[in-house]
Amino acid sequence: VADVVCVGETMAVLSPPDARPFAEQAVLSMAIGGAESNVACGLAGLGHRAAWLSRLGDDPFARRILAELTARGVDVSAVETDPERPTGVYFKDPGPDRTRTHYYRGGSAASRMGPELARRPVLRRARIVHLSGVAAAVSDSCARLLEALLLGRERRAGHGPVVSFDVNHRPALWRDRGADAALSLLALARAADIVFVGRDEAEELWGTARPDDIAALLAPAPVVVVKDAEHGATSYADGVRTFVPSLPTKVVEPVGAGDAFAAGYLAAVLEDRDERSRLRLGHLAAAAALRTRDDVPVMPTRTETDRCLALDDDAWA
Ligand code: KDG
Repeated sequence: VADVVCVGETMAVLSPPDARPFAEQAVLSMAIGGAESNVACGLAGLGHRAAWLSRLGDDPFARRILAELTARGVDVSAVETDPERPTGVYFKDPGPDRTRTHYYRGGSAASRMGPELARRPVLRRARIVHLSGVAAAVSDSCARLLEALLLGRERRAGHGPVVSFDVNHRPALWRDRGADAALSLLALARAADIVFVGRDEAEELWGTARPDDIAALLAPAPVVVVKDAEHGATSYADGVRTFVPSLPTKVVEPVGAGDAFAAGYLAAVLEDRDERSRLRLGHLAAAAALRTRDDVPVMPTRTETDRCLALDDDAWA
């Protein structure tokens, strides 16, 4: 039985070896990426039982995704295969200024996920169900699935899994779908038990840039974690505010850092650790992602994380 079930689309990621213009590249390498399965990999890498629930086509990309997630220790037994539709693919273009993404996921097998998936037993047995705003942007039926998982439940202390939601605003997907990202993501975030949101993302979506204001806006959610890139992260948990600075890290490529942060934070939730340790484990996992080109980093060892969690605040960052 998985402690955490992550629900969302995962794609094959094709990317060039360096930052030269994408159109001039001759060779691309294949990896996998998907906000929610990245979190599942992070949790498994930190020693927790994580499962990924989604849909894939019946194609080589699907086989690669299943093999890689399995190798990383993620349970994929609940994944559905759709022989009629392809697995999504995305191209990552790590240009000199920022990484661009080109999605080929319209009409993918995962885009046909819908509210019926919310009834799968694997979700009821989990301690945490992790979701993200990427899935809400993928298609109308995926948006209805997230509504069923978040808005369609009764929030009662001690009943059912904790539902965690990373806002993960993907403007290009919302534009393609012609839906209002700000309104939809606000409603979904407010219905979650734990919300992760970037300060820049909250400003772009809702025009609020101060962490205190963001937490107030999302207030019905009992735990809000506002991430502010290289500065740090602030959590608001049942009215208590905790700030932990980020670790100084050489950034090779930022994609996947937010997912790794969520994995670290949720691992510490499962381990019943205090807020400061939750944020620290988030930062440690995010730093691992910032140092690699892959969306899915290798997690630090638990010996290393234990050493860092025990540091005094002065020695931390
Ligand atoms: O957070 C990283 C993800 O964005 C990446 O792995 C791919 O899920 C993805 C997406 O839709 O952008």
